[in-house]
Amino acid sequence: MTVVAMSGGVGGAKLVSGLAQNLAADELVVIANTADDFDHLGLRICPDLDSVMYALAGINDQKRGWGLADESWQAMGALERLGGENWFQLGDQDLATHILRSQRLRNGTSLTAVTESLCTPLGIECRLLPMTDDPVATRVDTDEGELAFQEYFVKRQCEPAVKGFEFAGIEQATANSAWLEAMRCEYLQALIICPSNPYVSVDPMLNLPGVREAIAGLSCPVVAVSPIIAGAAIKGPAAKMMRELGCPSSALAVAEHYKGLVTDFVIDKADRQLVQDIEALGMRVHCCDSLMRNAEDRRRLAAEVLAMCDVAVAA
Ligand code: FO1
Repeated sequence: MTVVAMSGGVGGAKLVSGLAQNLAADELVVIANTADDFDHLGLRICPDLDSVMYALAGINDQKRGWGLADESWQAMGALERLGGENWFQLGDQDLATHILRSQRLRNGTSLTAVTESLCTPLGIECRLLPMTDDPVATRVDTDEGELAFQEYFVKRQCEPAVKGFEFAGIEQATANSAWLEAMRCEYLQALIICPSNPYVSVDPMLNLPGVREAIAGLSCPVVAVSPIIAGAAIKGPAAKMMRELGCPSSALAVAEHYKGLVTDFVIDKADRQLVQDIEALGMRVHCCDSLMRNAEDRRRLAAEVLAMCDVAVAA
């Protein structure tokens, strides 16, 4: 039996850690968005892969949402003293991840193999795969011109109004072969789209050549969990982006975004008045407490999502 989960960073990583609590390691394959990745200070940074990796290892900073718990920032302080760029904060322990990843990539190792080599010592037993080993970079079209994703997201704190997105390199990129293989597996029981930003975290994964077709061919449930609750994003700029793109920031608009792709859609009970409208899009709707405040919430929501797909979970 296999469950495939597609995730961005913070919100997605929470559900992924709940799924890992409910499934045996060989039952879970996690795909992370890599279109946020960039080169900074000579290092390759993969924010979503790392958010998921640290969450699976139980060493993520839960309050900040990214990076490691119990982090120190000595290297950043020293960098600043020397006049280096400090708008993108890299913690002392986190730096070890980027240094090793960059070294291994430079030696010709694929991002898939590098990720595995970082996960194993952290005790992560399920498979965590980058969506592709090829470079894909989100470019944000804003009212102030085009910005690289981290420049928009971190340096400019999502302040410029968004007009659209481009995923540079996506047409030439090849979706991770182990992901496509997992989707062809006769024992695939569910494909879960985690509560991640539909535009900048999930769309890059969906837009890789062959992915939408592979999902359309699945006979198992394809479930998306709304990252929008009562019109607001749990974390991050999804709601602001939706408004700037001219669609209401609601779970209904997220469901419309996934129309024709998903069979099941999970919304919070605060949005239960949207059930009929979402069902009219041709999907089953599940209403539950979808806010993940702590480990128990993450385990419970993941168990509910798996139960919707008739996946038996570990007791
Ligand atoms: N997000 C911030 O808002 N500020 C930062 O300085 C920052 C540093 C950072 C370092 C490593 C890493 O893996 C993630 C980091 N993030 C930071 C988060 C990240 O850039 C975004 O949350 C994602 O790209 C959006 O999914």
